[in-house]
Amino acid sequence: MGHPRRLVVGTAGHIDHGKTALVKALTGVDTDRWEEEKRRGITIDLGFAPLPLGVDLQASVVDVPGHEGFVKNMLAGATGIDVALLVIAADEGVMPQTEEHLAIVELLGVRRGVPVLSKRDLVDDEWLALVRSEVTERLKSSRVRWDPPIAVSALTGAGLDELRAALVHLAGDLPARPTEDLFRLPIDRVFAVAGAGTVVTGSTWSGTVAIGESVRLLPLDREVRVRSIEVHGETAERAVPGRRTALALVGVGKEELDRGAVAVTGPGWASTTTLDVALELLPGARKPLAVRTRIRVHLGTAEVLARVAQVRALAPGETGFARLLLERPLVARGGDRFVVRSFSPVTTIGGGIVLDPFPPKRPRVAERGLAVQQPAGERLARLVEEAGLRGIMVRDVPVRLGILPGGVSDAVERAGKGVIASGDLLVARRALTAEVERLAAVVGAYHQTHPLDAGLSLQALRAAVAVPDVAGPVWDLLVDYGVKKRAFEVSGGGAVVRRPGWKATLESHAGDSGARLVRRLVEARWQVPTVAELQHEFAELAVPPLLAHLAREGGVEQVDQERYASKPALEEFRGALEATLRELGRATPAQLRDRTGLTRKYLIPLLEWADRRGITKRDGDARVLARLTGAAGGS
Ligand SMILES: Nc1nc2c(ncn2[C@@H]2O[C@H](COP(=O)(O)OP(=O)(O)OP(=O)(O)O)[C@@H](O)[C@H]2O)c(=O)[nH]1
Ligand SMILES: [Mg+2]
Repeated sequence: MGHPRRLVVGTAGHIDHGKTALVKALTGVDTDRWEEEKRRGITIDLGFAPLPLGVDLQASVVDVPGHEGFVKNMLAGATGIDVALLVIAADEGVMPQTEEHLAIVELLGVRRGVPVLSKRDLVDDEWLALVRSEVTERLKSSRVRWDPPIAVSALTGAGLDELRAALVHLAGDLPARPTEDLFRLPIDRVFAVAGAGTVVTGSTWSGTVAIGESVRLLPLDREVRVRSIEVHGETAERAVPGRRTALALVGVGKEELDRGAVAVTGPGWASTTTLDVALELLPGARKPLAVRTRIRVHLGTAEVLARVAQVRALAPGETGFARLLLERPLVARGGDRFVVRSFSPVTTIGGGIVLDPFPPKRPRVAERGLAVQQPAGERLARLVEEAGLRGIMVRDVPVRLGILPGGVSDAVERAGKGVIASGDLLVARRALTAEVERLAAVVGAYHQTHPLDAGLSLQALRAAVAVPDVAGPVWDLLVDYGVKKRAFEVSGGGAVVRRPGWKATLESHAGDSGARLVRRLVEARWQVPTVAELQHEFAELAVPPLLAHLAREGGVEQVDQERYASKPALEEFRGALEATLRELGRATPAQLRDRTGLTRKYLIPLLEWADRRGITKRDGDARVLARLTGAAGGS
């Protein structure tokens, strides 16, 4: 390998068992740097030290506290480690926090570990052999692959070379953390440095970021620039996975960030308050986990209170699905491991794996068909199916599923024929087919009620989609799919949707029946029939839309809600009315009835039409010309 391998090593173990002394003996760094730590002789918060293991292997060591009151700090440190050093004092053997830390590294999915029998100088060979077999026996059933125990003394230096050699050997077995991934740095410390601004530190989980680039801080949701990068106190061009990283950031204040925040790059990241998970309750847990149990969720460096929902009560030692309702947002990715502690008393009771960091309201987690060891393609198919017409953006897949960006196209392919990919969008074929069918019916119904229209506007069809405010890409896909399946076609320069082949029938039909109606209205002249009367007469025609169409073409004009008249007949009426009023000044309906020979039934709608058109206006019970100029112009 051309690049140096990197590895984060974390200590674990009971209080006073010699973790910090071991780190100092290995690295030369005293990580108990706080005054209170010095005074009390215990570790309270995380300590960090570089551990060079050769030219091509650099390790970062995270030293954690063993005190049972600071397990939450231990969790923030253990969360990013590749290798655990389980430190067990040879003179005391396995103790309560040995067990708790062991459970934690198991729940966090740490793959490899070395049991370290510390304070070797305090025991004789016989005792050491006893402790060694006790520890070996205890770790046999562990999920972590443990090396054989190594006895060390921080005091004499015994065993340190053996431990270094074991780490070098083990590093060769570990898969490298991918750099071709989205950058993620769960933040464990935030401080201000004069001249550098706000500095955040953590173990980079994945990906890289370089000076001058920007990272997004979540849950704050702010894009900030990386001014400088340090790895164990040395300036670096770029942050890489598996190393302790400090980023100096421009654009955020120290007080705006806390342990638990995350710096990320790339798409798909968002904070969340709901997680669908596979949850495991430790055999040693005192109470079952049931719906509404309040717990502490430790994910990355964050600790968030949550309630358990959608769970079939879990007895100690059992595993099941659950939906976690978080009381504050955190940042999670599919496949993330987390640890659960009871609300009170605070003890580690279990942990789990994130199946979906952004679950839909429905279906319930147990009905979603998600599983821990599920191939990405299968999981993707499920999520796309659930998303229905909304679909899923390809760029969100790496975070949602917890896969490398480079693995997305393979996952899409394996998701099968049920998933249609279009640009950046993935939609379930079933949802598309169903919606296209529904839209075809909408178009058909429109033709029924508007037989003279060329079709439905695209806009109107879009508004008819089952999902409100359907996203542009989904809409485009629906139209393409509908056209491809010949559910409808788009015409009129892309503005109108119609049933394929609709236009031809429409026009011949409209031309013929339209002419009949117009002829009927011309003959009726001022004795304008109602639409209902016409419909009765022309039972075989769809009269209302036909009239609306003729009105648009200009052959007829709408008189009121119930009547359309021939346009020339109306113009003629207008002329007669104006002439009469110019002559008489004002005229009552009775006078006009005499002049026109029309009964009230026909006259009144025409007079009201003339009022609305601004030809006449009321003057008591009579009509006068609306505009005097009209009268003047005539005389
Ligand atoms: N004789 C002897 N004493 C040791 C050795 N390692 C540590 N000690 C002593 O054990 C005590 C605790 O050591 P630490 O290294 O602080 O223990 P720790 O595991 O870091 O403790 P916490 O961080 O508080 O959990 C100190 O007094 C050390 O001097 C060792 O190898 N030999
Ligand atoms: Mg310590």
